[in-house]
Amino acid sequence: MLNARRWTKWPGRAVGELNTVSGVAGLGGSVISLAGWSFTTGVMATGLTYGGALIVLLSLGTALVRSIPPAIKKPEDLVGKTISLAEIGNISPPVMTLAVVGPSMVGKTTLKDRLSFTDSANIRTQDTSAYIASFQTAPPTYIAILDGGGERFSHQFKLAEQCQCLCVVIDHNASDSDIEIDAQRLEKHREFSRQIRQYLDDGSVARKIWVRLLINKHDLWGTLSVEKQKIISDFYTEELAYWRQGNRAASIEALVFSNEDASDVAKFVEKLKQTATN
Ligand SMILES: Nc1nc2c(ncn2[C@@H]2O[C@H](COP(=O)(O)OP(=O)(O)OP(=O)(O)O)[C@@H](O)[C@H]2O)c(=O)[nH]1
Ligand SMILES: [Mg+2]
Repeated sequence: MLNARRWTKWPGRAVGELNTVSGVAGLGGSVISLAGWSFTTGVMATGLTYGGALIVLLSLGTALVRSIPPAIKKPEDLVGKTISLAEIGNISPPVMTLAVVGPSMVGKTTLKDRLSFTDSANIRTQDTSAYIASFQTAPPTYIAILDGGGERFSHQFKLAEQCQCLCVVIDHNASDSDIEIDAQRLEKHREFSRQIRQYLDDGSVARKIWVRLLINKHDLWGTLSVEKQKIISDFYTEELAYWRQGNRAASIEALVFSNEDASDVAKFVEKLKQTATN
């Protein structure tokens, strides 16, 4: 309880807490007190009055305790752990945040696994979370990798909003083995990216350090004929142009990528290290 906490946030948190749950309990207590004053007499009235006052005091106390700011955590104590998005704000010194967004099956969790040397079960991600990893730089640097299920765009928006570096993952096909270009899949990416951009612009979200469009599954679509590969490169060149309109990040690039290619992953890790040390 006496760990390092952001105590300056306590009053604001307490007001919020009082306005909600315990505020309602406090109101209940006041009603009982009032009933004690107004409708009854003698011992019962005294009991109701004190009882009501006690409920108000208890709920005030509960609100004050509940609103104590959470303990501040050191990044080194969280390495290898998965935390909620809300907990990122309790890390001091703050860590760099990378969100990996995109529709379902595009390879977001696989990328998170590659960057963190972990191995998630190959299942659809349901909720949002942040994985804390460290880089062996001098001094060590830390990163929170934000991942969420691609089926819920609302989760993806939240991740895109909260991060400093944004990675938009794109593929040619939802499959992990089909090399052919699925036109409907490209259309899905077009719509997804359009909505993310709109969300970032409408919410006046802070400018990102960088945005990277990762054109994933190159191990598959890279085996297509030159003409077919041009469909992909035309697609991401157009998307890149849309992303570069406005003032969304200091740098916006597209990167041909495969989670199955160790050198692609190593280059991406280098980019992250560079950002974390600057
Ligand atoms: N061939 C190939 N398969 C990949 C690549 N990246 C991911 N996959 C496969 O694509 C499938 C889906 O990957 P996930 O990482 O679970 O996809 P996701 O984007 O996290 O999906 P949701 O959690 O549903 O949003 C898995 O079978 C991965 O092995 C890649 O670069 N190449
Ligand atoms: Mg996933």
